[in-house]
Amino acid sequence: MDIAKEIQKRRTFAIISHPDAGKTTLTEKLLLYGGAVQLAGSVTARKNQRATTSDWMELERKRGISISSTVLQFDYDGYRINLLDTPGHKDFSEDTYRVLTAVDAVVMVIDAGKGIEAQTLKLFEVCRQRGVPIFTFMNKCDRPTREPLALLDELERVLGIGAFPVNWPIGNGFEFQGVYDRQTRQVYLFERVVGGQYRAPVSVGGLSDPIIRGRLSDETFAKVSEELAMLDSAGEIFDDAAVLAGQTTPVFFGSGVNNFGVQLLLDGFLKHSPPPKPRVMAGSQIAPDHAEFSGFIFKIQANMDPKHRDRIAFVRICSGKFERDMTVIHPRTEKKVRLSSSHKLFGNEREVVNEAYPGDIIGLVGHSDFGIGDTLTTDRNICYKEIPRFTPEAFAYLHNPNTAKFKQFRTGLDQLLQEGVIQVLQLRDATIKVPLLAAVGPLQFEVVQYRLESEYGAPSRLEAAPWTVVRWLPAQFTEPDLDALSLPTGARLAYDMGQNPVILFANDWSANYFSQTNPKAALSSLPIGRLTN
Ligand SMILES: Nc1nc2c(ncn2[C@@H]2O[C@H](COP(=O)(O)OP(=O)(O)OP(=O)(O)O)[C@@H](O)[C@H]2O)c(=O)[nH]1
Ligand SMILES: [Mg+2]
Repeated sequence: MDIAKEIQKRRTFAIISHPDAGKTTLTEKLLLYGGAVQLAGSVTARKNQRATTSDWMELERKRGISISSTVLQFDYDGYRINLLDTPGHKDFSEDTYRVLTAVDAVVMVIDAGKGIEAQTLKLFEVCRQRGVPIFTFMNKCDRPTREPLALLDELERVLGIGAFPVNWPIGNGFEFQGVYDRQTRQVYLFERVVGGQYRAPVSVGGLSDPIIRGRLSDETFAKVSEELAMLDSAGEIFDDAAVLAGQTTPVFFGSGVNNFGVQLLLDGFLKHSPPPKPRVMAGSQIAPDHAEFSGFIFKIQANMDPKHRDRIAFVRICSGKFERDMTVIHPRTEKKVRLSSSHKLFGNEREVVNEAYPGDIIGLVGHSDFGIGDTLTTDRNICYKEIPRFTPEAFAYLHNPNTAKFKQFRTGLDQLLQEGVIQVLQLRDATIKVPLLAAVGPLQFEVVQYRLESEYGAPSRLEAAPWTVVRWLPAQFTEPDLDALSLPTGARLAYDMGQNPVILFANDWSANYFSQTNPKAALSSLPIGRLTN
């Protein structure tokens, strides 16, 4: 098989936004329209109702929020799609940011009643820095929304990006009936289906087509006609190059929960989004059709399948062909590794995969040496440095209240640490060895506790720790150097998992005071050099 053809048909993208904008719901509907599920589940599934494919964790279903990113691979219309649903909550943003390193495009979901929210803005900035093409879905049009023109204006003003409406909403809120496709000049009127489990029926026709016209109120018809005339008079045309460069975002309107506009988004996205691009590595570029295989690990997750209780390393393939049982180099350990347990992923389901191509995300099972950020390749010269690190801002002790469960507690914690969602710090001169957890946000502690209990049968107790800031000391600092430091009140010395010395401070003020009074001990907000896990 021609590798160029395989690359051309890959589309690898993430769905991103502020919490609750409707990413998981939209993901499920993309699966429905992509033919990957027959019946769409819902985020707040009640009895006898299906839950969504991407929120498969027990805690996600309980809470109705996404906690961990999910990979869904499926085929549709000649494409092989690798779709990633991401959590919106900022406490889980490290996971989301890692996913952004593994995709070639994103769909940014906006709650059209609210406009651009804080977390969306942050994620957008990361996409822009990486030059990732962004497609926008204005969701929840079934509820009262802001004026569509104002929403476009906000994209341009707040994000500083061109916004090109591919389609336009007809009616607002309860009156929302469909969208007008500006490319084909066709109206798509949708009908609501109870629960949105099945595809919504559509009628298609021109705006003045008597059947279509008859279903619109005079007011709606006049408003849409006027808005469309205004958009047309601006004379902008769809500029593929500007979209691929991340300068313009194509905008689609709809309602995920009602299945409105989902098909148009899916087809429009596939038509205009890019296949895998070359990867930048130390200034040079590795093209996807480079003869040697390469990829990197952007996520690790344990216990995805309760039947197996193992851990999966998620690999984004960047170049060459992957073949099961192939031997690759693992540059961090300089070992040669045979990759025999490879899977394609669909939520928490997996299936053995024998070959895969650039753009694909595969799951490798059973390599305890693999860490987040690691490269796997057959080319000695390739080593990707993609994974962003976040500075923890939340700290807490995790006690094991039940000594009989010590083994489960320790094994569980070790495995969760390997996933890289939390870190553990060791206080210098600590008298008792209670793990001190460090995370981006406190919700991560809750997830750790919940998973320890449900996946390992180990209950735990959390105790607040008095710090909010951690800073790394220079790598060359020796023990006598540490002894010589004089710390502000309340600050403590500790080590991270790679034995790098850090200081924990009560607050920013205390950290700044230390920096000013100890110019030789330059602090950094991240460990310099090697990864810590
Ligand atoms: N009215 C309306 N509600 C919607 C729509 N799409 C999603 N919702 C609801 O919005 C809520 C949040 O939806 P999710 O899909 O979980 O949102 P999310 O962006 O995945 O949230 P996080 O993953 O937690 O960040 C749920 O109650 C959905 O039913 C829509 O088109 N219209
Ligand atoms: Mg979600």
